[in-house]
Amino acid sequence: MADFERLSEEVIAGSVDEVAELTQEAIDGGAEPKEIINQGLINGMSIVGQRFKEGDMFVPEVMMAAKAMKGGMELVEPLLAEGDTSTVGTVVLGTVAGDLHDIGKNLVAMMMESASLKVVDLGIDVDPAEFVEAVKEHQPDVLGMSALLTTTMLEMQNTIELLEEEGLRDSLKVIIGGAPVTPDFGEEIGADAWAPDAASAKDKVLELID
Ligand code: B1M
Repeated sequence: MADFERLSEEVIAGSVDEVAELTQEAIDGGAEPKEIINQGLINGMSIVGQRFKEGDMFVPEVMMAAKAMKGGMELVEPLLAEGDTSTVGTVVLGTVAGDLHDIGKNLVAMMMESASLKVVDLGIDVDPAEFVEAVKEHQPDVLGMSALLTTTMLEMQNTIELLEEEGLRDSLKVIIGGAPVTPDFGEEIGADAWAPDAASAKDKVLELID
């Protein structure tokens, strides 16, 4: 019988080798791939998200946990049957134009992926036209923008305005975040949601697409 509790604990501990070993043991023991993911890997990562939100875990630990989880995922994913890989929604995500900060944005992406959201990560320095092109191409449920500079957060507004001009604003929700970004600013520019951290961003997106 697969030890999902231990698997979750090793994800939380960021133990890359142990997670790979336990995942392989679970596979060899005949556990369902979906159970390994949900009860072991994702369960561990959800606890990481919660602890990070509460200030009980820090960025390097979260990154190690995500790395361990991804290692396990790589072993299980090829075994998933068609249809089992379904995601709960798609998010196009990026750091806005002129802004090169991506540590927080990457954490947001990891948390979202661990909640079975498909993330199309456009990277850093993404200008409004690139966001709009990606929305046209991927038709996401949610567009997420990150900014770390007071000078670049205005690009969020420019992007929302361009989405409106292109008639795309009503077909998706917009979530924003990053250290200088406030809920008031979000309201001012017409974003649908704001989140203070990666785990909350994931929760807000799940609420938005519910
Ligand atoms: Co820069 N930098 N930086 N920097 N940098 C800050 C942001 C700054 C506050 C430092 C300071 O002066 N005290 C300051 C901004 C001042 C301001 O505008 N208010 C600053 C500056 C000025 C600059 C430069 C202009 C410096 C220079 O060259 N003179 C320059 C600008 C470059 C550019 O972007 N064009 C610059 C460059 C850099 C580095 C490249 C060296 C590096 C970035 C490396 C990288 O990201 N790959 C860097 C770093 C590391 C920082 C600090 C030290 C740390 C940022 C970070 O990664 N935090 C930062 C000072 C600080 O914050 N203490 C600083 C950890 C990360 C997990 O948190 O990104 O806030 P954060 O993300 C959180 C939440 O905000 C939220 O969730 C995340 C996880 O909980 N969140 C979202 C983020 N995005 C979200 C999106 C969401 C929802 C939530 O929805 C979509």
